[in-house]
Amino acid sequence: MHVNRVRRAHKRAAAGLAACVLLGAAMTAAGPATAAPQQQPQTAQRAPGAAAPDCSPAYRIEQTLDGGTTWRMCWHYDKYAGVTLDKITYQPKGEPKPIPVLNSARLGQIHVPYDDGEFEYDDLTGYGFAEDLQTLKPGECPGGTIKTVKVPRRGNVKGLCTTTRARGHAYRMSPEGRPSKVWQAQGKDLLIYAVNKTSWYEYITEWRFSSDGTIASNVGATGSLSPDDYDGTDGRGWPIGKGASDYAESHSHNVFWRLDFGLDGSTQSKVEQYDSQVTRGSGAPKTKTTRTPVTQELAGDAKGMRWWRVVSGAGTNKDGHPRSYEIAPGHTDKHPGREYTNHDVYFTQYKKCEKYATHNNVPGCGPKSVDKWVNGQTLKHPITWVNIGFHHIARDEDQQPMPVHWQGFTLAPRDVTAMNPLTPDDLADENGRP
Ligand SMILES: [Cu+2]
Repeated sequence: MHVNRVRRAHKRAAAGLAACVLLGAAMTAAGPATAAPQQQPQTAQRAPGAAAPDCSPAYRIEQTLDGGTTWRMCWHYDKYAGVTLDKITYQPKGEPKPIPVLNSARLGQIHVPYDDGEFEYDDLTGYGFAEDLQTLKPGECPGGTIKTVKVPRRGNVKGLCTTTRARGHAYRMSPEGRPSKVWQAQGKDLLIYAVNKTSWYEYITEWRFSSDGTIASNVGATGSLSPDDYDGTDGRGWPIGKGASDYAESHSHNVFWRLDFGLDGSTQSKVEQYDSQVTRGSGAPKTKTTRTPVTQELAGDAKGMRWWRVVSGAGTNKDGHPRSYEIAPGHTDKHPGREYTNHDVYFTQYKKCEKYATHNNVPGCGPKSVDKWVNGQTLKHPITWVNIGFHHIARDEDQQPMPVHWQGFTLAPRDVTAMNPLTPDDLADENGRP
């Protein structure tokens, strides 16, 4: 369990931070590609000044990756949510200007209910998640730069790593009849991460920006199990000591993210849901995909062959298709214990004071959780909330330190560019029917 802060100061675990590992980063594949989106032929518009993020150099991140793709953004540190990325733009080779993607992206809450019902925490607004930002040693940010973060009530902490990491093949293609010819590229990602300690746990919050336009965020839970909570002998724990001893209480980590899209410099995005229905008949199975515009606030439930996308209200790619980003949630253990954890994605109309998905601590803002903010408003400036849960039943291997467990989601570009942004020059004319 989480112990109180004073006690925690005395009992702080000495667990070293496990090296940031790649395992399990949820690079979920995109959904069905055969749906027919509504065309919105519009002229591309961009917010003035989008090319140069208006933040000082200390708060600016800019990285050019393989294929000439450049990501640019600003960052700041929210006193509850921690690292917040702002004004995120994407400029692949061949785009004359940076394409604005997100106004802001950050965590929205980490909700931790214990299986025996004794404890329930909201780590961001109820437990000082942001305050205990960890100092990163140079070896924890290989090849990168560790930025200094002004942490409220703490002062300066060298705690924000920006670096790059190889991700393997970006693509591979050997043309029919010419097996000796291979087009292939090795991709690279921009990685941005920080570690926040919450009692015995340490959370690594990672953002990943790929040369092909993909964005992913994952939270990795590591640190230690709480030894104060080895009392789960009521069938709700798992023995991690010798024989039948030290039953670590099971619990969940329900992580929320808050995404404010600003595609093509406009907040007036549209939201769409796609569902594919498979029917069996006498022949081969058939599949039909339907598109449902989400015009009002929605508490959405993920299921097979369902996905959502946020569509630009202001711009199209060079094929005349509206730009969009598809939300691809990673694996989740949806927790039905609270209404706010009972749905996988929320789209709410922007309201300045609706900042944290649960335990929203802004005075005078009405109901305190995201499920209640879904009340029928028309979506003019949608805010996307993604909820990914992990039911943690401890195992012997969780000692010591606990191996990192990742949970998160991917944002896949859909028609942001007219072709693969990494297309080699030889293939640049292969857009549509040859
Ligand atoms: Cu856990």
